[in-house]
Amino acid sequence: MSEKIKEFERALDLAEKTSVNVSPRPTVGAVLMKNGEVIGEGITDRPPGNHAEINAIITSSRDTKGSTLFTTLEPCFHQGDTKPCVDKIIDAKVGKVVIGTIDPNPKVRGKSIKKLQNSGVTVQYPQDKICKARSQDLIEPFKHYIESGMPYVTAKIAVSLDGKIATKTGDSKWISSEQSRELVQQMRSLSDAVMIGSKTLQADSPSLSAKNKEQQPKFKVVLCSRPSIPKIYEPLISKGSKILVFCNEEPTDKKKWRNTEFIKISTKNQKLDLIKVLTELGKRKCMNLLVEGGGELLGSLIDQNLVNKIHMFIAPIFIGGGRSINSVGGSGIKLISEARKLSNIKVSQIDQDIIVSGKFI
Ligand code: AOF
Ligand code: ZN
Repeated sequence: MSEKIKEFERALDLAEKTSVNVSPRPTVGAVLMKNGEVIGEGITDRPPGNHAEINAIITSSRDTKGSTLFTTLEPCFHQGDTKPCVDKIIDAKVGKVVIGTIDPNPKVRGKSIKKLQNSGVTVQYPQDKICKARSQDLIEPFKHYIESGMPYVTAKIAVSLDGKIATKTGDSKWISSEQSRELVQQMRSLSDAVMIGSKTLQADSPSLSAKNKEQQPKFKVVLCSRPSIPKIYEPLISKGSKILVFCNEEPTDKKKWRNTEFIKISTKNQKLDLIKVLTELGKRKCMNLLVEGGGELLGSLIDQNLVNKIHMFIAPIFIGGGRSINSVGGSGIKLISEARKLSNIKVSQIDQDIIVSGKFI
């Protein structure tokens, strides 16, 4: 393995291993090297903190003149919460910058690369295809969010081996193992919002909270055409999260719902218009949305091609029964040739459960 790949992988590892949600920023990893030695490294802070490259420069143990910066994303060009990284890199007299991928933000998109080159800084890209792919993976939710104005949607489902999420009486506690459920709590910590349908809220009374009290999802989102019973929403009340209810008719007694905002949305085919729901979430700076069911909501999202990634937790149990609840509802398809396909499939095991993860093509 060449030195350059090793240093670039170090920048990727830094960004991939973080357990901090820096949304709506993308997580970036940066490593600064001089004379074969790592002299500084950094990752993106939560807004309004520093960007990764700045953290690498300010932690540098040596004069940065003539050093090489490995960064998973093109440095920023614009003045946002922080000064443009591109200027700080030029001021620090860095000699070479190796960039994993271009920033899709229209305010940047290649502009910093040109500015670096015009200032005499050498710009290179990692030769290794895997390094490039990992850099692109890191910004996938950010790219989707910046290009569509909607959050990147990750769905999580806990199913029995026969594809059910509850029995015919609605009982679902618990299908997946305790360890799987802990993993889901970590996913919530890395999400800006967690969303469910009103039937799931009624049947399961979930809290949708994360275990880490410091890192709760900003929003707990429920889709309900006509919300009418405040008590059902009480399990969702917690510090650090606001409840958003997307509805077609707002309740008249809104004050009875604590810490809740109602957002009126029009319907499409008698269901809340999901593109409008996602656009409203995008406006509230939600970049990562975790959908936790139920089957109808998930089915509608899949029918409309609105799910980006899925994690199926498959438990080694059979529920059976024609009237037990299917993991995915909606309209579905007529022909197998129309089936929605996944790529980047990963299969892992946690306790007794098998997790199948993939991205919708
Ligand atoms: C970098 N390094 O670590 C990240 C970058 O609102 P601001 O000022 O935080 O700017 C956010 C934008 O900066 C974001 O939309 C993306 O284009 C870029 N992210 N850039 O140089 C970083 N996270
Ligand atoms: Zn920056």
